[in-house]
Amino acid sequence: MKHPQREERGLHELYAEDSERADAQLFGRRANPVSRRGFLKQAGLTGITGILGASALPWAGNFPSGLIPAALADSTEPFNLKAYGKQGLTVLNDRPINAETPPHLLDDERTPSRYMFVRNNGIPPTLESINVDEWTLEIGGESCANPQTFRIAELRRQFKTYSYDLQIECGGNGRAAYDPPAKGNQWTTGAVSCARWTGVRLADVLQHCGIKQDAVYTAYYGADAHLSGDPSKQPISRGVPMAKAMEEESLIAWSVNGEAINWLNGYPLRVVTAGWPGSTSGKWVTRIDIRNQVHDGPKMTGSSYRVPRNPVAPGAKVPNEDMVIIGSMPVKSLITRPQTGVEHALNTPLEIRGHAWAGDLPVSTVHVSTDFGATWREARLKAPVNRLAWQNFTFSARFPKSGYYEVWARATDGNGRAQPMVVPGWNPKGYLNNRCHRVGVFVS
Ligand SMILES: Nc1nc2c(c(=O)[nH]1)N[C@H]1C(S)=C(S)[C@@H](COP(=O)(O)O)O[C@H]1N2
Ligand SMILES: [Mo]
Repeated sequence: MKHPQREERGLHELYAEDSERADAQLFGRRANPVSRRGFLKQAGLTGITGILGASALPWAGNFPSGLIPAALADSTEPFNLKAYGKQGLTVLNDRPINAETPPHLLDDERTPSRYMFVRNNGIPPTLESINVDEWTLEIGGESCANPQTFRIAELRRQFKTYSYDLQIECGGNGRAAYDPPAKGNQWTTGAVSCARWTGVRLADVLQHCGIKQDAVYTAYYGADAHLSGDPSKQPISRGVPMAKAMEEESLIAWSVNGEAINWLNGYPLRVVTAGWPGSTSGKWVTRIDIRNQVHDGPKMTGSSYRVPRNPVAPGAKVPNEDMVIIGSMPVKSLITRPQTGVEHALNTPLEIRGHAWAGDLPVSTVHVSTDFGATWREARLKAPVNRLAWQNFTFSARFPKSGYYEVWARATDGNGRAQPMVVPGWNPKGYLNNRCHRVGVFVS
């Protein structure tokens, strides 16, 4: 049975609310696009227990259609992500679950699991079905000399453990700003995280299993199910070129920030290949292949995670052969303090805080403007904890008189390339929007 394309239909309906969109454009934030009313319309009765995180709805037969359950009426989250250890995220889609993090909840140097965004392409394996002790990772593929299977405990025993702070950003982060709009989750700024991941090096494990001369690419396979329910299909299976896989920071991880990985972020085992589209970091990973060709799994081909080789006009149809796979992500920054719309007292400096990252590259500088880009001053920028970690910046802003201001931040990468102030080159799937982030400040 085929499911309707909920993702696409849902978003077009929900985006009808123009006032919300204007608000989003002004302040870079958005009212929750999945209104409780709209969500319940779609979810139906059977979905309600799921949303509530309740085991059953005993009087389901009496439940008036369209009524918002009181337990949800006061909640800002239409989907009970709290039940899964998440807090304060903006839900973009309920099937599959997709949720982003508001900027102010990304203020921590290391993103706590509860604030880590969720980008699912399919249905995760149920928590009950996951047994950490029994979980196996198979290494194989055409270019693997000695295919082998490991339990997590065996990975820990046989290989050296490493921990790195690693930033993961979805290739579609910022998609909501493209015009004409691109289909898919309408991420604004919150599909990014940076946390301390612990695991073994992908390189060590692959080398142990023998990398043949003709190796080109890796391929991950996860335990999540295709939305259609068809067990012969995977929702996503991607990988990276061998050179990226062999980097010191490319991990097969079982822990984040010293804890087990949140179920929605890939518990009990995931790949982390930071600096590249988040889609290369496979969750619930059960198999990694060493391939003798560029991997051709779902979401590797066609227009998925690809952009036009050369710039195209907005709305253009681009033939697949003119699209190239996205590698290292572009330079970007996010202001995490203050929250947009903040009221600030005149004559006191306002501390601005945020993070900047640049795919495989370091960030060299961050500049801040409080006069709509007329003048820029350099922010204090910390060195990364390690390669592929985001870098914190701080800035002390002063305002000459009362009124409305905007704080704009602009990062420059190690190659001298800076973020654009406006949305960069349109592309069919709405990837790689690295325009500057800005927040509104009312000074009085
Ligand atoms: N097995 C599996 N791995 C996956 C995905 C998925 O749907 N299934 N989504 C990918 C995408 S598109 C992104 S952006 C990241 C998101 O990681 P997170 O949900 O832990 O933040 O996981 C990637 N790994
Ligand atoms: Mo993604």
